Amino acid sequence: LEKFKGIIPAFYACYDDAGEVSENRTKEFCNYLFEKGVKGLYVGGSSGECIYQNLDERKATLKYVSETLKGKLTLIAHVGAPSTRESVILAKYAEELGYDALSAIPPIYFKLPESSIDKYWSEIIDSTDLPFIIYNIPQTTGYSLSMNLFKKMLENKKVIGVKNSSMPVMDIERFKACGGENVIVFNGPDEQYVSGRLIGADSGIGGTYAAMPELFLQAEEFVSSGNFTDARRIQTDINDIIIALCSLNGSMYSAIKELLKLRGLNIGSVRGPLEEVSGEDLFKIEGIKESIDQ
Ligand code: HMN
Repeated sequence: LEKFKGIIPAFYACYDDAGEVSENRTKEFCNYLFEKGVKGLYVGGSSGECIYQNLDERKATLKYVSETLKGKLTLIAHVGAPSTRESVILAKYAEELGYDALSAIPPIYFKLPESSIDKYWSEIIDSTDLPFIIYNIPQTTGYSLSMNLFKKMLENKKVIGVKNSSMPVMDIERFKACGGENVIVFNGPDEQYVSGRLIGADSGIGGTYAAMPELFLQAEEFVSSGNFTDARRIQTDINDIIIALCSLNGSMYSAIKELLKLRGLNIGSVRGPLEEVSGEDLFKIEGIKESIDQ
């Protein structure tokens, strides 16, 4: 399980200037993150705008990433989709491409009973030989993973962990206490990376890591060497930046993509209904860039 421990950025959707998924830009983004020294990538999750892409686009992204980084970084494919059928298609494709693990949110839109969530995840898991990481993100899916279902899912040895994006850090402690050493708990909320690690997270997957990989890598170094004063200082720097990115007049992902352009990487913009940052707020991103570079 060591290959899943470290800083694992959630990969962003990469578009060309017409808003189509771009092979070149996806591969450039892969190389950019590889050079920064991250451990792996979480491809096609919230940050990958999975909900706004069709099956072919999601497959294309999975393919470009594996073509660039297979064997170099740990690759996790998020395959959650509106129907079980589509999720299974993506899961099988990710296996063919050589991904290291699968992950999925619970079913979206309908409020389904836990039995349906169990069945949904289990059908995805049964469709391949890959390990599986549960994705708990109640603020977007409306479902909060219960201890009961967590325990039940862990009976399947292919389930190796949970990416927990719920806000109470205690949830991380509870999942770790229940799963023990053979289960990986990934910290989800980037604003609580340091506290998540201290209370039991083994690793982290986050939507803002790729905007400032240097800071998360540094925070992880301080946490793992037991230097909590400096870890906390970096967390404060990170949070100031996240709050600044979220206070602009467009979506956070648009702000991050504009920031990446200033950092020398163009992966296009976001897809509607996510809004683009515009006007004066674009200038504010220059200030954010400077605070990362410091
Ligand atoms: C993903 O692509 O699935 C992201 O990693 C999700 C991740 O947990 C993010 N949560 C949400 O978007 C709700 C966080 O990294 C989040 O972007 C960050 O904490 C800033 O608020």
